[in-house]
Amino acid sequence: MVDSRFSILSEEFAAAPDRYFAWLREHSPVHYEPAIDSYFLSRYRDVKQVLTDHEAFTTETLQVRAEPVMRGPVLAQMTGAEHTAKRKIVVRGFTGQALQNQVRAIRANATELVAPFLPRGRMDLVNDFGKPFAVRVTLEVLGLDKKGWRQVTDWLGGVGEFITSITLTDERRRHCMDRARQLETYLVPIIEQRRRHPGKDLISALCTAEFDGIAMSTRDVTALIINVLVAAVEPADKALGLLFKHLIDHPEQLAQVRRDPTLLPAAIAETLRFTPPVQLVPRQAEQDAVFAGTVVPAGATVFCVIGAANRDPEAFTAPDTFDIHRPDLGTARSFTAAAQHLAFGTGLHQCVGAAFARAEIETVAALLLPLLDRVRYSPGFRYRETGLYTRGPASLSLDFTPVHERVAGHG
Ligand code: 2IO
Repeated sequence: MVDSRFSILSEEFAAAPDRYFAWLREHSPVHYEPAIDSYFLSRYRDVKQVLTDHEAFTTETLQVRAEPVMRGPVLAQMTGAEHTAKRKIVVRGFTGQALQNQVRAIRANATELVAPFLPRGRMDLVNDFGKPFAVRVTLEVLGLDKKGWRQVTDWLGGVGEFITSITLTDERRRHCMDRARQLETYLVPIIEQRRRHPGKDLISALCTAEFDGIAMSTRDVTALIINVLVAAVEPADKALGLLFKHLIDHPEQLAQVRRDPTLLPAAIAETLRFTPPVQLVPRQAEQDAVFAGTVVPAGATVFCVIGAANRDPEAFTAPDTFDIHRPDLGTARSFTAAAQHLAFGTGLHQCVGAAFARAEIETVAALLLPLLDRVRYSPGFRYRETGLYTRGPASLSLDFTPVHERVAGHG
């Protein structure tokens, strides 16, 4: 039984949030945390309502939670005609022909990064592969120099920490702001140069695109590039690691995906439902609102607990079971506005990178699965997850048949 003084900020919750999801939904569906004066909603219908009703629950909280490190207003903060026009510009940069080209960059980077590990038969999927992969692909997609990926990783660490921390000391806050300013100083001259001499890359496209007479300023583009960098990097290694963890833990489903790679989108969608890499989505209540008989006062910060909503038995049958064949997920819809799971949020501000995320994880998994023959946890490996806001495996050390041995064996 969970104590009524239970806190989402406690070490117990951080160790295994999913153990508390049922209790939260049933006994504290509007969970107030006095230390941060915020409300946590965990029921599927309440979370869905908050994200859908963008006038009653605004994204104004991003002014303090994101804008300082984004160095400008992000898309998710905008509303009305400005939001519609700029969202179209961004969507165009991550779908259709642009996405086709991005898939080529995804495949090339994955092939290059996995190569040195194949003869060894061991790789940490999160730290050896996922993290450097996500940064390098994103830099390439943006037309930025991949050679600087370690530097960019360091700057992004500060930006990510600022956005995903529930509380920050003054010292950490200064550190994050410092990294964000350095990233801005690196980006602004590049953006100004592309504005003068546009190329075929995404930054040039963002600088020159226009909808209904609305275009992006350099400050908009800077914030958007930092937003794209952190949003494409922070959850990517987590989604990939979680997909492999669930498949390794469910060998019969892994065998099915190996036999029939067209099941991969279902496996990815179920991974996102079961363990969404982005666990919290913040909003601000515009007026008093009542959920499950509890008042959320006007002006309050509300956190949607995506992981708990995605495991609500009112939304999914046997929600605590990982099942790529579940009929109530609707794989085809899972990466669109009609998604049943809430891993990409929902409503007006639903993730603009959902199609990119799907293409990225699907391409990489389809490439890795045949290379990682007999994939399993390395001996002595202990699985551990970290993070409250974004959450995923701290590492995922995998053993597989070394590639030279396999070739010799077959020859
Ligand atoms: C600053 C948490 C990394 C996003 C926000 C507007 C970021 C926005 C998200 C995800 C992942 C981040 N929110 N992506 O939850 O762009």
